[in-house]
Amino acid sequence: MNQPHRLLAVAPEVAEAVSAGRPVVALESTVISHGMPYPANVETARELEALVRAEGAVPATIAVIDGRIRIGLADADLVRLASGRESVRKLSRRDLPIGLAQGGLGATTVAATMIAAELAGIRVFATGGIGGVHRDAARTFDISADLTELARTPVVVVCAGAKSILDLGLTLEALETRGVPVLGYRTDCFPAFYCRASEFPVDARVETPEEVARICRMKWDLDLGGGVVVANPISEAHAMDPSAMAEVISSALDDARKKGVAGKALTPFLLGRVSELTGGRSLEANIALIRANASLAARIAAALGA
Ligand code: PSU
Ligand code: MN
Repeated sequence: MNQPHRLLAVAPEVAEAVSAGRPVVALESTVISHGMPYPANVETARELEALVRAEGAVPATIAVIDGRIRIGLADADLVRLASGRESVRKLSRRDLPIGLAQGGLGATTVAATMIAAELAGIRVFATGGIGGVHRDAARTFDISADLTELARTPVVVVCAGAKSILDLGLTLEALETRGVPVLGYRTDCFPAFYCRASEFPVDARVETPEEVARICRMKWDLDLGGGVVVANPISEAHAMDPSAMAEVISSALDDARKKGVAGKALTPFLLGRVSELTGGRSLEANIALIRANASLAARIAAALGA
């Protein structure tokens, strides 16, 4: 990598690993600030970093703090993002310049984390679920900027699919239109976050991190640009019952409609309602799947370096 961008503040450990070509895994912060309650969120953020290290990679949690994009955070930063004591903006591509210019704390979504990872020379990113096409997008036009980012920014995003608060079929159609390969890690169908399966097939099943790395290299060698989605289903042990989840999700969607929640507030609202309605169960599942994604991402990062 050349000179880091002046708006980036890269932790020395991350900068050294990137310039030496050692594996690095980016981690997002919206899931910490807006996706999980305190203190499970900060505990999970710490665990993800430890899991990435256990696989021999360097973790780089990303957030906007006091006018800089920070790549690799200190424990005190994780606490600030998690505790709820300070207000934390949710920053997607649209919001990044505002969050940087106006200061304070900003949590980066999948889209904004991809942008920051690319600026820092990081090619692999682990999260829980990606944003997508909302169920009544035909009326609301609510399609996550994550999909547009996947079309343009060359980062591999390891996730557990997407929550069925979204329209998974339309989300996959939108990814196809944008030229984003969706790989199923040891699965033939796109996982639905809490549940291992959906009715929708992935573009290819892959069995190993090396296979993922080969496909990514082909895409980038062809200058196709853009990202790759690796969909890693939640473990059998933590997966939730699909019909129970369908009820919970439809009730969360009803609540959002009644309250008129829209725009960037919708995803955090739905995530919060789903976790209230399932008690601790969904939080446990969420933690389990994101942990598995962090480990897999570290192995993909190693394979990409090899
Ligand atoms: N889906 C989840 N958990 C999350 C998110 C999505 O299951 O935490 C977060 C991610 O940061 C994602 C963002 O990038 O929500 C998408 O928000 P929107 O739909 O407003 O683009
Ligand atoms: Mn939206």
